[in-house]
Amino acid sequence: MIYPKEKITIDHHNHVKYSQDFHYSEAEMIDRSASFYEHLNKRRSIRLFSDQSIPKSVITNLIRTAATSPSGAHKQPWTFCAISNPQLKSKIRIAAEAEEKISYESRMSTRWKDDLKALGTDMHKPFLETAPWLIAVFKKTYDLNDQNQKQNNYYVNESVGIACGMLITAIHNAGLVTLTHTPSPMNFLADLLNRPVNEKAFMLFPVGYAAAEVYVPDITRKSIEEVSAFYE
Ligand code: IYR
Repeated sequence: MIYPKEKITIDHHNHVKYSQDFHYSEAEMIDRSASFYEHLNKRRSIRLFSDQSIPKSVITNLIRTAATSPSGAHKQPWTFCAISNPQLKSKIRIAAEAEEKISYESRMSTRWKDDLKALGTDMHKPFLETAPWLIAVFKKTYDLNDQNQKQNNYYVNESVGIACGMLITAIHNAGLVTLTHTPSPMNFLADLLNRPVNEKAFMLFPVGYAAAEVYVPDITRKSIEEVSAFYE
């Protein structure tokens, strides 16, 4: 069916022309996609950090990158809190380990703990003090308008999850390491960081260099056949 012209006309009101200022030949595209994959495939979750400092400007750039993430209705429902203050890091470690102790001792099922055996995790989280920076990501389920009324955001978990993925990628690209740490419940973070009522802790990322000698679990990734289905 051919629609009348006015039905398919896009309203360009509030739009600006997007001019992509980089173009790759097909050969370059193949090359770039392959080398980006190879670089990201070197990423590992690291649990043993060096205490070597990282410039604040790097952390700012990592957060800038994560905040380019798409989000539901472009609400950008996130706050990235960067912590290098040693006293605050200690308080976060103490609170996280207190929750993790209860989780490992009573909240997590035997099957869950069995599944984690290959990773060798436990309730001790020294990286929360050793890593020079912690980035605590908060999600905003709603925003508050000028009259203090709740304005719901959309696809908040998806939006913040994508932003966290981009943060992890940016950290790896900078030559640094991290891991996704999710002590549960994580309410202590909002308390310790004095976050407003509409912010809920989503994920915690220690950021820094790996310790001089680090061991990681001897695990492999699923093959491309296992993780994909093509319909050509
Ligand atoms: N939050 C706990 C437990 C944990 C859970 C999963 I799922 C992991 O992949 C790893 C750890 C902890 O951080 O130890």
